[in-house]
Amino acid sequence: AEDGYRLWLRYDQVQDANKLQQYRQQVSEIVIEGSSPTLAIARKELTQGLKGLLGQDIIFTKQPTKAGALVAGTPASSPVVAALQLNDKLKAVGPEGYLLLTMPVNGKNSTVLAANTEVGVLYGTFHFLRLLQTAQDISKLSISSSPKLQHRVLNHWDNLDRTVERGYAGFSLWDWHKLPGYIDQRYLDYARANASLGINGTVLTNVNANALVLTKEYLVKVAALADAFRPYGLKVYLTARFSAPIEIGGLQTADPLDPTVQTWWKDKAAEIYSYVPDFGGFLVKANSEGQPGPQNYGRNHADGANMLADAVAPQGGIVMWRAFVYDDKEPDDRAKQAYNEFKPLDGQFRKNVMVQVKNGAIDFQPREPFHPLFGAMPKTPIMMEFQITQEYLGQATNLAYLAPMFRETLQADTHTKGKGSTVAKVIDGTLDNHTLTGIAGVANIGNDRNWTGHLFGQSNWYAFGRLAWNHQLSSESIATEWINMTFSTNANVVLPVQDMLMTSREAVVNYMTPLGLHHIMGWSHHYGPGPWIKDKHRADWTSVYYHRADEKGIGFDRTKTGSNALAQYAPAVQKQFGNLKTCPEEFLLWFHHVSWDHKLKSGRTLWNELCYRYSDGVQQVRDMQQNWAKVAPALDEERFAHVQSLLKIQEQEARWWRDACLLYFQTYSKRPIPQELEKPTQT
Ligand code: GCW
Repeated sequence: AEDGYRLWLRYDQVQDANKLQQYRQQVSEIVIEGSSPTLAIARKELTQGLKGLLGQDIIFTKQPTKAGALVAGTPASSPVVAALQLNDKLKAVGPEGYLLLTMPVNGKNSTVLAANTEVGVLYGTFHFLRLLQTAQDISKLSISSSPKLQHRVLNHWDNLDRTVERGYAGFSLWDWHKLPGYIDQRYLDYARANASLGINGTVLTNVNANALVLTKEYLVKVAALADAFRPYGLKVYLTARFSAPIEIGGLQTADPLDPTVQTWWKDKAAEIYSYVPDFGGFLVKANSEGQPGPQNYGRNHADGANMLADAVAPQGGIVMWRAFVYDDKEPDDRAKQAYNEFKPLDGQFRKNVMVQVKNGAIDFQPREPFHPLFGAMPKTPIMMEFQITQEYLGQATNLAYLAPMFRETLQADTHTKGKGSTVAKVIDGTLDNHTLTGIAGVANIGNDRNWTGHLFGQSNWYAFGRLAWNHQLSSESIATEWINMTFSTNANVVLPVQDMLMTSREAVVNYMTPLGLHHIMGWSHHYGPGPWIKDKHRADWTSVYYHRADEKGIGFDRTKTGSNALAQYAPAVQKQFGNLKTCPEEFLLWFHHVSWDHKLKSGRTLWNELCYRYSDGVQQVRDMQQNWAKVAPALDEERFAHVQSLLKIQEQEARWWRDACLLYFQTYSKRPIPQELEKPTQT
């Protein structure tokens, strides 16, 4: 069934007859020595991939016997590769990189896939197959590729009972009940999909952590997963519940400066390493949203992180300490708290600690300005945390391609070391000379047959992985790859779907939170509109706190006259964002309380512009529907119908958002909705 299970690794036969002919000549035989688990996977991938793409069986030989050999391996695994003397070029690509070169081998024109490690060969294998999947010219390859970030990690917010926090694609993949004895094929398919992108780490458990995963009963299960993932280059990490020494260790305290607590964690880490020798380390959410942490004992984040870092350091582990912290301590503006707590700790973290910062200072909104911590802690490796799962972007019923959102943050200029100090340079270590680097994505994967609930959710897993490897790739090029691999290389399909992908995130911003509005989603579940929400639990969990609409206008004043969160940015950024005239309109209501009659670039008043943006959002979804209708003839019925019915829901939801927000905000603006726009209806 065409249910999307095969992701972007479908390997259907090359559609263009000329290309097919060429490829059959250019890839006539394979030379790949070695029988390690990783090389066996590479061999199997090449066998299946080429058989599918070329529609013929592939011959394996020991030496190139004719033109068109693919020679793959490391100098250690393959005498043929070793003899090519690629040492200088190989040195440049590092432990995970690879070369793909068209060159003579034994006088036969060949394609060489060489790497320093077997995982490098596997990554190169997927790259080579991708070239065919995307109908590229492979006659003169001269590719040298290596990741710009060291740790490329998925964060699963998976609970031990298999529910997934903010997961919309079924239940957790990890079947703890049947582990360690039963290794579901799905674990291998998961690891393979990650390897195809170069994702090299997975945090199995929710950051709202359960200490039980650190007990022996679970560690043997974790070890079984780690064993299954290892040949794919995928390392396992766990979340560490800060109070674990009390909950599962029988101690009275979890104070990070208490020697018995320190010893407990050292022993625990050693125990974990006895099961998982290459355990990656811990991811920690502490003193945020009620989670325990060092502040419970009057200590700070560095005290907490360093204790865990010391515990995993002997075996080379790392600690990813999250900066997503807030509580009622900063009542005037939640956006300020992370910076206020972390910035003063710069320079106090151990060498094997990374501070993991969400892209924006509030919480994974459809659009946020970059987090002020990027560039603000030059002595600390800062890791990016993106959310792939669409918690605030319509969850699994809305199509939103997130590469443009990821890229927007990566390309943002922090100005912390002058112009050009982009967020990308902060996290890849080039701005402040760090070698420990990383990026995390909160996974959108569950046990739904198509992995991500919405078929197009796959594009976000894909885009995250591709950007984690190379943050300079454009959203458009990633979209084209994904479409080619998932659907077709035919322009009849590529053009309309490309259009859908590239419009989708902006559409969501428009019908949910245009012009810098944020966090006006339904209370707690974050699905659907809820700008009217107030008086529940805490001020910073209400919508009115964020939009501040009144008779005069709307928006959160974060300038000097307001919370002054703006002061956390470099002066050049403050200057740009702080001025109503120069503040990018997409962030206008993030930083300013703006009067309803304020004139925008379009010449419209703020109120009218809001009306237009909400309406545009609805129209953009309708355009997506039209585009999708165009691909019907070229697509299997099953995937077509799946997306078609979800788009229908998305169109309803876009209207729901538009109508709810405009009618609600109109109670403050008391201005009419422009005549020419579709009338909101009360539902
Ligand atoms: O986005 C919010 C979510 C919480 C989540 C928290 C976090 C895991 O609503 O469900 O908890 O952020 O990132 O810690």
